[in-house]
Amino acid sequence: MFESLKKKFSRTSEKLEEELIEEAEAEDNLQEESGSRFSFFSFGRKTDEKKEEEVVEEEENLLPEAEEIEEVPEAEEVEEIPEVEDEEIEEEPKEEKKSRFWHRNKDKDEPAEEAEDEEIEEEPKEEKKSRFWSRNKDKDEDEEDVSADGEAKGGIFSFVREKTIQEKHVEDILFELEMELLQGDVAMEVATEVVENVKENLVGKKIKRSNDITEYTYYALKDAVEEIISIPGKSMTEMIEEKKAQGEPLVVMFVGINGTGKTTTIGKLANYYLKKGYTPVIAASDTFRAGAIEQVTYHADNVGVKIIKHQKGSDPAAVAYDAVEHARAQGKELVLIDTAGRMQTNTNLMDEMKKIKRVSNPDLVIFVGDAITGNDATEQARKFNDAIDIDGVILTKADADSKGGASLSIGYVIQKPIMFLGVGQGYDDIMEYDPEWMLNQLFSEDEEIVENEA
Ligand SMILES: Nc1nc2c(ncn2[C@@H]2O[C@H](COP(=O)(O)OP(=O)(O)OP(=O)(O)O)[C@@H](O)[C@H]2O)c(=O)[nH]1
Ligand SMILES: [Mg+2]
Repeated sequence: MFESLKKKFSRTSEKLEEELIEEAEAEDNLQEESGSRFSFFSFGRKTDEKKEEEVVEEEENLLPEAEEIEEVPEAEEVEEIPEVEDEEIEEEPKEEKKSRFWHRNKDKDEPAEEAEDEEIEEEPKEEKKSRFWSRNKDKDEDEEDVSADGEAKGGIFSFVREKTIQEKHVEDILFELEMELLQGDVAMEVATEVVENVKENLVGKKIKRSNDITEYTYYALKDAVEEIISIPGKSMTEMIEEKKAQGEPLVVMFVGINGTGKTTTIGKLANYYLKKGYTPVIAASDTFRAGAIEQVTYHADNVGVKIIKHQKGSDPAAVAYDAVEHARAQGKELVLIDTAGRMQTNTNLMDEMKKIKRVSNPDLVIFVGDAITGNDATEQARKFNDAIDIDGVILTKADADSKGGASLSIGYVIQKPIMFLGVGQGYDDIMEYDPEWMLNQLFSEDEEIVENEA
């Protein structure tokens, strides 16, 4: 579900990271040229593995250097040895071996003893590391705090200087994202809003540590999407309870174009609420299409709920009215009104739909859209909302929708919440929509959890 959308966000996140890392590294190289001993940035890469690699690399550089001194033990080179090492050696008994090593090399004429060489080779890794750090610490006083800070944070290293994210670092990548979202059937205003939010979030942020980059890009995207998909609204269950407290049924009317899954969804919801202990009743208000009354009767029978129906071609508003009266008389909690599919361009049928609404006075008008149709579903929702003022959306066939364009856009475009997702053809294949769940679908790294949750 929504695989392609998920990939777009993760690719963008990676690209942003790469770009920002490159920027930071470029600056870092300059520092190297101007005499800085090593790149803090290169130690701040995400994985500990990487840090280990680099530490070992630097360690290797240390040993040959020492050997060189042994071969050509000129006084000049010996003097290059940082004083701090000798000082530290005096303070720390561990460093004694090194101290002997340096002293030995200071003395040209003294022959090297094998035993001492072995000692040097066996020098414990940790000791080398500590020498490495103290060495670098000593080379650049400015870096001392940064290094100490890095160590305190468990190996996450701070930059020598803060780097500020600028628009030029992110705009090309975000433009690509915008194009990809549009191709992925995301509505124009949603694609623009996501990109603007990400930009606003990132530009001006100061990167102190390399890990900031990963965190910033991840949350910039996630927060932007969260803002888009979090449309406030009550759940249908809450509304049933509220109406029940008033001794009234919750009346829900389902609308949409042909074949989006209205009738199937009504069967699923009847089943869902029956299992929750409520008693739904269905109104067969699609009196227009051949076979529609039989189809909805079939679902009502399968699930085990009452259906109110008239003759084919009769007034659909009258059927809905009767169903509401039935529910009131019988103390049933939920009325589900099936209506005929209609194109938003068919004025007569749109007028008929308005009449059903007027007569049955539903608490909720729900637009049922087919997620696979992407932007078309969003545009239909817009038109139906203009015509009849819908209260919520159910997106069907999400199980077969890899793009996710409608799921991301539809609620934002009409500012009405998605209430359920249809996720298959069985009666149990429906789930209450939860923005948190959607965010996890799009931003969780764990493929398995995502699949299971679906
Ligand atoms: N995969 C999948 N198929 C679905 C889902 N919901 C509905 N369908 C299928 O979509 C087809 C159309 O469903 P209907 O319920 O007849 O659609 P409708 O909106 O009532 O159609 P009209 O009454 O003709 O406007 C059926 O084959 C359903 O099984 C879903 O969530 N997932
Ligand atoms: Mg139908």
